[in-house]
Amino acid sequence: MVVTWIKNLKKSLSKSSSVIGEGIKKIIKSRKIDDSTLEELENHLISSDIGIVFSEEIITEIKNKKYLDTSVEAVKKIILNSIIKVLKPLEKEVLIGKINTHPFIILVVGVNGVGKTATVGKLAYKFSSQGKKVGIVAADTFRAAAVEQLEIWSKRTNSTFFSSKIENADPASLSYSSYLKAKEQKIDILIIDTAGRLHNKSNLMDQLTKIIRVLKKINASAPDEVILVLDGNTGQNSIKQASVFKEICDINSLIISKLDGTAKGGAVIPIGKTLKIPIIGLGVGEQKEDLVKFEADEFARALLDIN
Ligand SMILES: Nc1nc2c(ncn2[C@@H]2O[C@H](COP(=O)(O)OP(=O)(O)OP(=O)(O)O)[C@@H](O)[C@H]2O)c(=O)[nH]1
Ligand SMILES: [Mg+2]
Repeated sequence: MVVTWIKNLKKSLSKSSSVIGEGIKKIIKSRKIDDSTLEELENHLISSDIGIVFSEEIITEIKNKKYLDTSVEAVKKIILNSIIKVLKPLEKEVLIGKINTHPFIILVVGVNGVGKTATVGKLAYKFSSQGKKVGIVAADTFRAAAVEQLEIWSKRTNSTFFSSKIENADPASLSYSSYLKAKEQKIDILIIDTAGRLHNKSNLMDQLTKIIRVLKKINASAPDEVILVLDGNTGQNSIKQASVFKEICDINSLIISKLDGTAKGGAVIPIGKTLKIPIIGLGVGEQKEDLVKFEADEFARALLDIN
């Protein structure tokens, strides 16, 4: 199982890793490391989306080693260790079993199109394959298509589906009634999918605030997890999105989606370094299995194409 997700991650990040890894190889190989080589390396790192500040730090680190070992492997190892140092403290697992709230409530938030609904589906699959009883709530009541999309995920993942029969129903009252029903039905984990776009930003934020407020009427510590989904391809913009959401809810985890099929895997580093919010998973495709656990070591190795 472990081997499978590592393979998955490597395959998904193969575009990024070949761009980053090959570039390093080309720059370093058969040249002595001097200032101009380092400048070229720094430019390459910056263009690999790992962030300007971090690229500078890596170059300083290489300089500090006084160019003792100038092989491609040695340079990659320095970069590897620098990435691990940034990302290791951000590893996180959702500890459902250890928390005594029934059901465990997960609220999934993010701007439109980042992959919230797919992430809800992938999480539902992950937990139901662990033998948990999972419920998912279609609190994106703004669009009928969003409700249908989540219903498909509920069938695919064998989870109980909670939705409103009324068009444009109030997402907060739906969340509230779903929470009570889930309690009655002894559901272990209830995952709430939310809207990414409303008429305007303040409507969206008011709606989230209201959902959280009504959940707290049932249990003051709810929701147990607020997961912000970010699209790995949106770079700096992700950081702006996070600060908007942080103003109104206690985001306690990130999932970074769509890391497959693009060369933007490096973007996880500036996101992690700037936001310092724990990362629980990476989205690497559109299927139910395509959520991999976030492990700093494996991620950094996959990114740099190191075995
Ligand atoms: N390749 C790839 N596609 C993804 C991933 N996650 C989501 N998608 C796709 O991205 C598109 C948008 O995903 P949704 O889950 O609908 O995004 P959303 O945030 O719920 O969007 P709204 O409800 O409109 O706010 C869909 O076509 C998904 O299948 C991923 O990790 N990799
Ligand atoms: Mg959605």
